[in-house]
Amino acid sequence: MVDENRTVSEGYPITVSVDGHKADLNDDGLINIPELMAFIDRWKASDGVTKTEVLDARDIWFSGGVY
Ligand SMILES: [Ca+2]
Repeated sequence: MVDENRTVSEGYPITVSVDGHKADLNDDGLINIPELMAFIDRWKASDGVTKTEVLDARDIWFSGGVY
C-alpha cells in the first residue's frame, strides 16, 4: 500500500500491515470472536476480504488471538 503518508512495506504477512491486522477492528493487537465473526461476514459479503485472509485470521484466533 502506498499513499502520501506511507512508504511501500515488504515482508509483512498478507493481512498484517503497519496499521495491524485487517480483522483487528480496534487495533489492540488481538483478534477476538466478534472481530473474527465480523471479518467472516465481510468475506461472505465480498467486502474486500478473501478466504485466505479469513483463514489467516481464524488461525490467529485459534492460537490465542495475538498476532
Ligand atoms: Ca481487537
